[in-house]
Amino acid sequence: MTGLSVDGSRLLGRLHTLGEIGRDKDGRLTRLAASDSEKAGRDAVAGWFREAGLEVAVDRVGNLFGIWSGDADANAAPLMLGSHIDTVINAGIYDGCYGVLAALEVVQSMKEAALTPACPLVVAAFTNEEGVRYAPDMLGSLVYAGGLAVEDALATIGTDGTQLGEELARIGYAGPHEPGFLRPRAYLELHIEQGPVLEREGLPIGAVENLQGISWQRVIIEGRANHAGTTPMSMRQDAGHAAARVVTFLRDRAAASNAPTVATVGCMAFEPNAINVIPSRATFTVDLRDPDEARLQREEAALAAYLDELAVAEGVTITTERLARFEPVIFDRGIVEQVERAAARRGLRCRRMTSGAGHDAQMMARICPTAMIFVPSKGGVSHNPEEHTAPDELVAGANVLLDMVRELVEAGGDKRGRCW
Ligand code: HGY
Ligand code: MN
Ligand code: MN
Repeated sequence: MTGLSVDGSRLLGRLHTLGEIGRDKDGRLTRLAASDSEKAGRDAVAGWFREAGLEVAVDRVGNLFGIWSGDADANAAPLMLGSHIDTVINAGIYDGCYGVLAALEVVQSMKEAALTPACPLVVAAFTNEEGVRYAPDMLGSLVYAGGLAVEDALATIGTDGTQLGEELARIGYAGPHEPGFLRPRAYLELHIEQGPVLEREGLPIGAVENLQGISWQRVIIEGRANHAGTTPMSMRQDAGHAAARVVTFLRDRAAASNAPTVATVGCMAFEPNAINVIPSRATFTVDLRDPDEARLQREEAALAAYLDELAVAEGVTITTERLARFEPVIFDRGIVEQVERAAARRGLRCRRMTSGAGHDAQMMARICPTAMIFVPSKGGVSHNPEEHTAPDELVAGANVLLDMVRELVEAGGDKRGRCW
């Protein structure tokens, strides 16, 4: 393969431009799925797709695609690269966006170098990967992979009471294509690690071989409102206190475990939420994750048992609602080895690793050979405006992706002359 590299300044420029779309008056970046700010982000990305000469396509759940067939048979199974551009609240600029824009940069660089892929190349920006407004997370890629019916996805009601289908139509991204309309021969996702491993070991590239299981629940605790000043402690049915006990139970259990299990309570609300009223209701979310499915199930069972005990001890009623549940995923060994070879060819040290975060790749692995490439996250920080990866590390990751794509799809493909 002749030496070709991406246009690093174009990639970094687009990253920073997209990173400015969706900032509020205080400069906080939030582009929740199907919101006005995400529409603006989608419009920018679709514009860059067109600028690069890619055909733009949108499916019924708003998944956005840039397609380049070159001289290849447009009906041949494509190689798909991508990630997402929706964000969490008060986000950084790299999570997801780096993968979409690096994928575009790879395709555009190949196109500009007049390379002739043996199959179409597709850049994907999947809907609602973060799952902050609509659960579950990775919703767009889950539907694309056949794991959730389109109608059920469109009927999803968000944390703000809106319906996903109506919001996609409102922002003009309720597309005509059936999710899954392009059946990829493989899917590659380049992403920031969002954890501390690569930076701690001084490595520029991670070859992601697996991704941990995710369990999301909503817990509702019903107690009894009462006067904060007149109600003796022994007579309280305090939903707020019961919720606090769950938070410490989860934290202490995960921290005491030698396993990599992680537990997070990210959202909590009290009712009536008044300084002098004992909370009658507490509603909160539980995010449990573990690379081992059996252990994750044990953690879910331990929480359920604790909630049963707590309800009796505190005189409250506790109900739970499943928001998302995905088993751990093992990525394609062949592609993982290819990441390692591509990194080595660029003189970049690399290690195999597990993804602690969820990604669209975990859904695409259901329908085609899939793997991920990680680049370091400064301080291991993500889902935080301080999220950062050094420019040279971002460009290095994009060049590894470029080399992998070329090896997979350049006319003649691999030794056996097939694209994949
Ligand atoms: O929650 C996750 O791991 C991902 O950011 N959606
Ligand atoms: Mn992400
Ligand atoms: Mn994320």
